Amino acid sequence: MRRSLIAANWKMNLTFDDALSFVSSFKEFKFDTKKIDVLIAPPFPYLSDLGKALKKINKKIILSAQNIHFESSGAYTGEVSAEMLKSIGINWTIIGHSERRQYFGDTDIIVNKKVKKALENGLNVILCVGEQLPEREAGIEKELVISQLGMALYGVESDNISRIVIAYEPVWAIGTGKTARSSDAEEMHRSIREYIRSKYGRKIANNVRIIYGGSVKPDNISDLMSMPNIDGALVGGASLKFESFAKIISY
Ligand code: G2H
Repeated sequence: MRRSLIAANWKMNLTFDDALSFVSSFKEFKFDTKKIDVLIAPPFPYLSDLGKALKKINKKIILSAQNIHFESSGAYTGEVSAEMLKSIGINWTIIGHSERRQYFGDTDIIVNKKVKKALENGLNVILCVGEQLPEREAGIEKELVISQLGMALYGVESDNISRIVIAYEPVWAIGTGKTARSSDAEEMHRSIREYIRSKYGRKIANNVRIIYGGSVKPDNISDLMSMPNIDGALVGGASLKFESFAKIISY
């Protein structure tokens, strides 16, 4: 059985005080740690201190970066490397989020370089893929998503797939309040698993976690999680308030 992963992608939101008080709220909050992994991806500057705060309250919450650079070090003003994250004890990063692709020029080739750099450094990756509205309207959403996935995983060996979680995030559903119908999301997740099976074999495909993102809220999470190929959620807007994120974890 695959463990669920409920992940908060805070994007460029919350002050440090907000972030600290959010994390402190986990002190009194119980969830089934045997079945569910909970992850928070805060802005870079908060990672270290939030890690310390979580240690103090003894909660198994994973901390993740929202992005990395594909080089290890050098003259890349404003960027953060996988090595830097490792050096402060961070073992996870999101890669290829549609906002990175849309606003910061993360092409499929760059996403592939980032995935490889993360894996090289022993990081776990939430790899985001998803189609835009015109691609869905043209009925080519599966081809598009599978092609993004194929490019992102180009040259990635099978023994590294266990460190990758795939996040399917249809771009038209991000921050818009429009969620994909759970049946449509399930169909895409099934195609993604089938693709992983064709490339890496049945065992790896059965184990890989595929999570859904795009306007996930307390009132649609259980429907999504009832689908056999949806293993969790990447939550943006609804992860900014502890109460709503807590409801999503307790789906
Ligand atoms: C998609 C998602 C989190 P939201 O970007 O990755 O954000 O839940 O606000 O649509």
